[in-house]
Amino acid sequence: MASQSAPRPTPGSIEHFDVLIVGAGVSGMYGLYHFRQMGLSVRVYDGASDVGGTWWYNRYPGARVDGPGSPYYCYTFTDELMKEWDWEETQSEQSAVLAYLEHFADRFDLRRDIRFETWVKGASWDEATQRWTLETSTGERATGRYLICAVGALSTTNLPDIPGIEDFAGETYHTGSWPHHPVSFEGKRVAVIGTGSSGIQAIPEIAKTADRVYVLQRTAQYAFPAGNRPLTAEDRAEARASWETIRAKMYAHPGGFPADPNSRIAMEETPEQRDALYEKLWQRGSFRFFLESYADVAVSEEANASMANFVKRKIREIVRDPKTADKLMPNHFVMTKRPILENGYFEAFNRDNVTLIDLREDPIERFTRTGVVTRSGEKPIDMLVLATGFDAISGSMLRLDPKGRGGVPLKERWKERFHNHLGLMIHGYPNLFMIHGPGSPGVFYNMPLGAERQMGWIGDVIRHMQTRQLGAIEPMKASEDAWGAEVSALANATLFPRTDSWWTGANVPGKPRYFSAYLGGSIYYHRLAETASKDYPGFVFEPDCESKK
Ligand code: NA7
Repeated sequence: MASQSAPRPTPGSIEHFDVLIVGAGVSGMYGLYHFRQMGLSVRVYDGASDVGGTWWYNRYPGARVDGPGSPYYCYTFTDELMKEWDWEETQSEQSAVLAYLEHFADRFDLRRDIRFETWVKGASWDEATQRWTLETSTGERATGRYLICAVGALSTTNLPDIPGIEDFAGETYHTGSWPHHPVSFEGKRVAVIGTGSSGIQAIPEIAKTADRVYVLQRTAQYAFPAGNRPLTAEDRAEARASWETIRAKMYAHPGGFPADPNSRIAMEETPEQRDALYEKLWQRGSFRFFLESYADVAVSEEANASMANFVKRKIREIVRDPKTADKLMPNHFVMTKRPILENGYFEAFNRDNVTLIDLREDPIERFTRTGVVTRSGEKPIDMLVLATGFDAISGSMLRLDPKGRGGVPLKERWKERFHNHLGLMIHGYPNLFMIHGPGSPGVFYNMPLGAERQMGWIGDVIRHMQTRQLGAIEPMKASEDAWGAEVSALANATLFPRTDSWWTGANVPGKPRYFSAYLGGSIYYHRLAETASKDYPGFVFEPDCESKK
């Protein structure tokens, strides 16, 4: 596929574009389509050898889309994609999501403007020309008036710092950068570190053929039945027939889901009513558990306990060994870590070849060439699977580390907090836009739809600037402060900041600790529209340097 990508320039040359995009995942691909439609010249860079971003990298066994599921984890800008693409299951596996994205690339001939296998190593703003310059791993360079960072909210892997880990001589894989060659677990002793979405999806699959699986659990998790099922011809016909209504619902819903906003209050119902509802939703599975249960679970401790206790009872019912079930009991507020859907995770602990190690009582001391040593002794292993997550939301922006006005690196600007306005722009970094970055609904929103809506806003900014001969836009410092206060006020009204999670940055040592996603749901998009309709209050513009000459 990479052969279809943008041809390489002659060595040492520099190319010039209207828009530069870093990342050819769900967001960057849509950005390319959108800005191209506006008549702009666009170049996209990606380190991978083809499109897909997250879906190109996360090939671990059991990887599936959750959230809105298929077919609603999708682009909505054209009816054609909905009409011509047949999803097989409600929670399609990674290869099917990737196939959809490849189809999008083929359908709109995207690859000719994407340079694959090219890491962007540096990005710097030039005040005189009002342009960004990108330096890449292949030595080629490009400038652009606008820089779109579609770098992924969950793409910079988090690797644990455990003594001796580099000495382990067996196979080692991180779920977020899974190899493209087939990985066999047949007859192997496998240690899995991490029980977030990735670990919980992978463990039952690995256990099917491995000789032994050691699940090294730092935090016990709530997980809900995925309820994955094949989509029938009738399902597909119905989704297509009511697509207009469904799309309107997605736009109106706080998370971009095809559902009505939840209004039931748990504490207004009896315990029996609550349990009956939880049971019904548990049997059906999917994110509907959150969408169709109660609106106050993330804000009321009592409501939260009602759901948490229900799930704990379910875990005890499924897991036969009471000691193992004890270790699997979560002790944080339910939903305050990223909700997880599972396909046989708790059942896996009923297999003879799966051993749960609770790291809180039996911590990892070190790795050797042939095994992992916990306080209780050494476990010989052939393979280590790191399902240890990501430096989420802000990590990939910091890895890119653009240099803004005065050459200030973002790492310096974001030392204490990920300052930004509207989750899109940063003071001191003109014409740079983030997709799904800190301060945006990002990871709390249906990602393809969120990308479309943010890219749409950026396109409007560009049009506004073009028609007025403006060369640079950036938010005022005061707007950033006000936006940051709003992000924190919304979060602090919920239980979310009271749990350690990747949402709060707690999973990465040294990372600023605060809840950085915008929890206002669809209010966010009203705020974006309002800002555009009022000609961008809170931002300052500079005239185009060309028009000053
Ligand atoms: P997560 O949700 O961040 O999970 C990572 C897991 O790894 C989690 O259980 C962590 O425990 C654990 N972890 C991380 N570092 C360590 C160390 N040093 N020692 C032991 N355990 C550790 O990442 P995922 O990839 O599962 O999910 C991200 C996805 O969420 C994303 O791809 C979307 O699909 C949804 P902790 O809970 O921090 O104690």
